[in-house]
Amino acid sequence: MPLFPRSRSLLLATAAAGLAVAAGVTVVGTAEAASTLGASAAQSGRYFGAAIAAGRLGDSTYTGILTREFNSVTPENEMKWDATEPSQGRFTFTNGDRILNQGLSNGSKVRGHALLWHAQQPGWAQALSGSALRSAAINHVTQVASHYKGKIYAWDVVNEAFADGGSGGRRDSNLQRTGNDWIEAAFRAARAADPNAKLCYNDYNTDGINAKSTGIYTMVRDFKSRGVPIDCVGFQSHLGAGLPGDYQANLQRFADLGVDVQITELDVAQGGNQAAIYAGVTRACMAVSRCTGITVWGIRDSDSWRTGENPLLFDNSGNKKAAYTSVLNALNAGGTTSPSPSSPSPSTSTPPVPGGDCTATVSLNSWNGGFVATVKVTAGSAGLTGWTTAVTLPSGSAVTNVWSATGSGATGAVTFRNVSYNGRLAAGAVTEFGFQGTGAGPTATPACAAA
Ligand code: 9MR
Repeated sequence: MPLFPRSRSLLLATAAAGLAVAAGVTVVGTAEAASTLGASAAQSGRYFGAAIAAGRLGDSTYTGILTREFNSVTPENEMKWDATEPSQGRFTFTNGDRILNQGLSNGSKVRGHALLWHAQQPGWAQALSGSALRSAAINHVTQVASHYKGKIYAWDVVNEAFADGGSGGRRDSNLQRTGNDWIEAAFRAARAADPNAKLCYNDYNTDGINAKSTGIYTMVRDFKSRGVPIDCVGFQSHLGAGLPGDYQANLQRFADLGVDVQITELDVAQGGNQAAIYAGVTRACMAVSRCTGITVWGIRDSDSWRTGENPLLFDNSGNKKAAYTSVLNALNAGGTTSPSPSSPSPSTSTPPVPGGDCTATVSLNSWNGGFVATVKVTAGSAGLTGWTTAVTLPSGSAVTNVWSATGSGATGAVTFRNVSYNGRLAAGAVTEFGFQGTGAGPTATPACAAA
């Protein structure tokens, strides 16, 4: 795909863009080079982000670079399982919210990282296995994605689930041992909880066409063919001495499956070719129309997890390095874009029943032996001061966990009543609650009435 250097005339770029639009692709090239990473990425509709740490937000050099240069943030650790659910069912979002608010107040996108991962699990989850772990994991996905609903641009729903080496298969972990369908169950639960977030699979050592990236490619192709909700693949890109020659081709083959691709954790060990490798990654993303953005894994070298490797774009004092300039130039050289598809809808959803005090719909995410149901309650034209909804579970199914409502009964006909903070709804207002169960979920539209 040809890129347009800034030195070419605007007329040439504009004429070429017109031709390319007819083919469904826009070639973006503008006359003025932007002077920050975020602004130059935005010229082609992309973002340029950084992983940030809540503990550093009091450092004005750090936040100065952050707010000047970046238009996306990823919490380096603050939204992981150990941080958000330190004991089972007790959620702590303080530091995750700090990252979120830092990003949103700066007009940035926020990438959520990461709902499920074999590492950085709280001790209680590490001690679980089988269906207890599966239920806890799905509940975790549901709760965290629900807390951040509507605010996250893209979630790393599952992180690093494939093995290194030549097998191309899954990594062994407590999550994997709950059944091979754990990844799709997580994606379905995430979609139900936050239908507008892009849902990504994220991994490392996927920097070219190799056994591991091909294993992931095969999974994504399977998910797309079966309607499992997946929107994007993250390529962490923790790089050393070189960049595989097929880095761009690898991104492109995933994009051709119908998912966005993102560079999610870029850092490159300092060496003679650090700047060139950074530029190569940036050019590859710019050349793939569905590569929507790049995130570097930290701001200054001193902020990096790779102690002593100086792998980032700013030195310990916050000065721009040669790698910074090479990235900025590559962004300013322009790239290709295509319109992003509209947000996908939840996996299964019942139609609402019109009229009456309120209506309810249920979205189900099911796996072999269990389900998570998300119920949306919409007030009728008179508004409500309280509500109840009722569902009927198939025989053999049982409710095991309810949130944002109080349940009565666990099997057969089960009713749910609002809790104190979500009973009062103005006309047309919407609230949600959820429940988890064993067996199969309810299939009929729930009844809803004022209470
Ligand atoms: O940068 C993160 C570091 O502060 C943590 O100690 C570490 C714990 O596992 O995780 C680091 O971030 C990782 C990311 O979440 C997933 N991909 C690899 C990253 C570097 O280890």
